[in-house]
Amino acid sequence: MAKTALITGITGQDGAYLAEFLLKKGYRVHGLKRRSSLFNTDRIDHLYQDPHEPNRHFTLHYGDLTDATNLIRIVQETQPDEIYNLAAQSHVKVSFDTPEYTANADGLGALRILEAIRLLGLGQKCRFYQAATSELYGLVQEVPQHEKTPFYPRSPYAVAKLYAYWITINYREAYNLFACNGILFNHESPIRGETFVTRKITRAVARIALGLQDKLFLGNLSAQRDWGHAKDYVEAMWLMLQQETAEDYVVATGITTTVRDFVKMSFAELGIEVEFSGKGDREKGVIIDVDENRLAEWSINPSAVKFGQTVVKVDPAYYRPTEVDLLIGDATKARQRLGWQPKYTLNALVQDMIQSDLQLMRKDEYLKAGGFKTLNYFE
Ligand code: NDP
Ligand code: GDR
Repeated sequence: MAKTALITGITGQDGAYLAEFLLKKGYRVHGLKRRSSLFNTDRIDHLYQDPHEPNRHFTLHYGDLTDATNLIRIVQETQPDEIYNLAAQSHVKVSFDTPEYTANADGLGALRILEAIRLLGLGQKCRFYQAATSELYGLVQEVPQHEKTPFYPRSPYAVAKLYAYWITINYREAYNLFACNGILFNHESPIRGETFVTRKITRAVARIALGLQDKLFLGNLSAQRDWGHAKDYVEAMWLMLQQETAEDYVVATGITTTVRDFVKMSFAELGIEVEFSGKGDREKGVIIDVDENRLAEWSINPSAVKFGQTVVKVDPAYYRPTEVDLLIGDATKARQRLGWQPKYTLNALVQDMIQSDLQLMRKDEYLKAGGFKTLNYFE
């Protein structure tokens, strides 16, 4: 019998990769999507199946984590063997602007699903995965961070996720639910949301190389993150729900990199060397070398990139009221118990993202050549 999974946040980065992964494993996949005034299913359109097909494996349902009755109905209708709660207002900086909504969706949202499982009497059948986060560690207490490192959340997002983390554990202990927290460190991909820093960088680097944009504005260049590839991380989510007992796991690469170095690596991928100078708000990144052979390999006309050109500047508007300076994860438990290993190195991740964004931005190149306006992505 094929298993049935319900994924909240299926239209997001992880939801899309997880849906693809589970469909390949033969699951019937149900996903929760929000009503939007524009289509919001770009990332999963390739998985779409006509609702008139008799033997569908992929079905979307309108819903929202802030609407308990709707969640109960969907869980009842779909009778899932596994629920992956990936939906969230997931942007840390935005959570300072929308703290109450973030608490509602990211904190209480998890409770609403756990309650649905309990009220519908699905506790013995349905396993639950909660998308916990390395943001819980916040202000550095210890490095590398592991399952027993104390938490010190530093944003409304992280505080909301802390509630979700503990309510997942509480329902596991109180009602014997199979409920796990995956404490995932940052993971990125070509379909990462455009306002997260890695994707903001790879899009801008591609646009600068194609002459569509002249510089990129960023916030804290010294923040350090443990960046992995989302494709590797969705496998870990699934593995957690296949174990004999429900436990919480850190998922990370164990390597940390500054935002500044991620910028350098992204430009270097195309053969452009960038050096940073100056301090604080005055720091900037300037092109100090261009490898024309490398540019040619990517079919890029070298005229758009010039020695001495300032391509990165700091805009304090992107600073956060409280920052998380350093994340580096110790995934020993996931390696030993789940047999999980990341397949992508950071270099391979950068290459994947740059390649994809370059291809995407070529569309804008054609539009510009045709006299059409293109959007400027400074967000
Ligand atoms: P995304 O921002 O790409 O996706 C979030 C998803 O949640 C989208 O499908 C979004 O819908 C949906 N969503 C947002 N609010 C609601 C709501 N109120 N009701 C229903 N759906 C909602 O996030 P990621 O895929 O990157 O992350 C997945 C999860 O993992 C999130 O919970 C995130 O906090 C967590 N996480 C992510 C990490 C990462 O590095 N990516 C690391 C650790 C944890 P729509 O498309 O309509 O906006
Ligand atoms: P993060 O990811 O906050 O770690 O949360 P993000 O990519 O937004 O920021 C990473 C670091 O880069 C610094 N930064 C900038 N960030 C953004 N977005 N834009 C900028 O211009 C910029 N300049 C510097 C930030 O200050 C920060 O230090 C992500 C999300 O996916 C969460 O949902 C998830 O829980 C955590 O990762 C783990």
